Amino acid sequence: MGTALVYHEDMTATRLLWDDPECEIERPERLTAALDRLRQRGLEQRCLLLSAREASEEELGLVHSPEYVSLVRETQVLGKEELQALSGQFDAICFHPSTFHCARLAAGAGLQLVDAVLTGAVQNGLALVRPPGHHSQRAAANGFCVFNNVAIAAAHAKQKHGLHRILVVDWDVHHGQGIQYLFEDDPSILYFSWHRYEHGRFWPFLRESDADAVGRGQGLGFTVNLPWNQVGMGNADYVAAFLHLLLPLAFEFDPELVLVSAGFDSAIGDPEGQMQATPECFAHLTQLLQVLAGGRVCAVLEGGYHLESLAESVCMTVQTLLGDPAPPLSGSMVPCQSALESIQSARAAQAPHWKSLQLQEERPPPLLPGGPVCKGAASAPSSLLDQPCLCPAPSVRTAVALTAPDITLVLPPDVIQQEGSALREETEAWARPHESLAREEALAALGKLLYLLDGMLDGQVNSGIAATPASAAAATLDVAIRRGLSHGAQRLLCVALGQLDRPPDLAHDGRSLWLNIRGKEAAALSMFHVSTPLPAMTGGFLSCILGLVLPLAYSFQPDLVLVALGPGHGLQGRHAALLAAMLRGLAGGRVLALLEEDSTPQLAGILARVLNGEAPPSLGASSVASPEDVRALMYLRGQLEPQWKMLQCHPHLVA
Ligand code: X5A
Ligand code: ZN
Repeated sequence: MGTALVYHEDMTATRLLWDDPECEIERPERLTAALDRLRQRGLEQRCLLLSAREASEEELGLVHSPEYVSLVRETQVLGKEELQALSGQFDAICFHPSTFHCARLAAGAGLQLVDAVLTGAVQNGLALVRPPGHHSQRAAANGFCVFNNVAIAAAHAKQKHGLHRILVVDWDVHHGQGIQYLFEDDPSILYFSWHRYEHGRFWPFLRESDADAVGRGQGLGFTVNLPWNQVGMGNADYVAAFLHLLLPLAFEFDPELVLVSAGFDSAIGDPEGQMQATPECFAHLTQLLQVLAGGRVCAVLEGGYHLESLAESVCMTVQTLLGDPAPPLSGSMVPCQSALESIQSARAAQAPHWKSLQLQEERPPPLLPGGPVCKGAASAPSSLLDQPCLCPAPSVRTAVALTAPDITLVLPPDVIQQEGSALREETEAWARPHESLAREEALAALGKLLYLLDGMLDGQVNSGIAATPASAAAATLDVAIRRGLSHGAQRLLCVALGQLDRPPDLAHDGRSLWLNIRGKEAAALSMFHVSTPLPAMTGGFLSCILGLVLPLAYSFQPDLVLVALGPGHGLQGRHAALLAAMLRGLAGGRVLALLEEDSTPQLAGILARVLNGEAPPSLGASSVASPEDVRALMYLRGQLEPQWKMLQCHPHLVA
């Protein structure tokens, strides 16, 4: 459905007119660097370009006082000395004669983006703006921010489009206290912010940036603060925060729209943030948000002061909004102790307000000697950021290799219906050990699957779906695993739903991780062989994905994912779609889904579209997990946490 890119070059006009070491990092080049890189990568060309308009004074009045709007309007005619004097009345603000025009364009860009998404003109988008917005308040400019672009967009989405639930995700490294103040008693806006805090010793030095600020009145529980108390937070810390804190609440909230205060000063190399997350991490954060609100995601630029890191992170965000799979994350996926402490304290502060956190909070953390500590802050060598993404985009994003090409299958034009099959002799050789693959239909299906799998291993195809007769599902999966491992996959994740047992002669060499979701009891037979019951309710299914499947998968870092819906999987289409959409974050999106031949065309269609980058349908208001589901999950997490560190959401207690 498309991605909008909203911009206007006039927003490069505002600049620093006098010496001010605090303000000098917020430069016009921030926008041009990001835009140039988008062009260079061919990403701008794939977007619907919208020229930003100015927000009207009435629209600014959605969150700002008329007196404040007048004050900013009047800066247009002030001279340098007067501008400097007025700027001094605010914290980290430097006005320019063009500030009013630029700030109205920045707010207008957010409005245009929301209108484009909510009218269905596009699925999602990014507004590249200056000045940023999230620090600005009802009657105050603050922290380079003049009008609160994202807050205005949220108020507009409520007022003009009648929305009732909007999620605002502020991944900028500073606390967007302006957004918090504007909506702290409003339960229709769930505001999440992580930020460098250092126990209150980092700007803006506010007590109310801590995890125990959770909103007030009707809005209790709708402000979620995750303070980082050390610098150096990296990919594992950010992904853990999403899996264990933001996403459980976000699914329970069930937003109709996601707004992102997209600051990239939380990326590696940034002088303000001093964090370590690589640009690819923003592809993952974006992809994780795209499973909400039917994929209606509007990102609006906030901070980001290391031009190279900013440009690269913006590209990662746009690329993901366009539906490209996220590049694999680099580095060991182990959250640091300080991050776990922060995540745990935010979960504890939110638990009274969110059902999805309640049952899970009862367990005491396991007692183990000290865990890894945060790597100190390091600056990003620009050579590290320079290298283009190492995974060349496959020519086909998604291929469908069903046995009988189905004319009732509704597929987007870029999804290929694969005709080819592997050579007969080769297929027979792979099938030979399996009785269930002797039948002609099973052999034909296997031939198609092998052809698809080879295309994926060769890098021609990114993802795909294949089918098999139910009686041959286990054997076909066995062949797919062995073929994958012998033809280039280093680590293979297999998520098997329903009656599918781990192939008995599959080597226990750590190259495959087998996760069976099937309705028997919970068991971790080894760290590479996990079985869990099929959760009964949507809430249980979500906790299973967020609390078990994805943490295991992100820890394992597979380069190929097989997901098999076997006999008796009992999965609803929307649940299967969500699982596929989220597994797409692994292995650069190299995901092969194996279905039973008599699956409905609807199931095959929705899986193909999701693997191709379409948003899964939203699950709606979710039921809670049953106590049995929670117990099974807690048991498995306790067993597996020492090995798979992304499962942790409690810090270790050091005796
Ligand atoms: C939008 C943003 C940061 C202000 C820092 C002031 N503002 N020291 O990143
Ligand atoms: Zn910032």
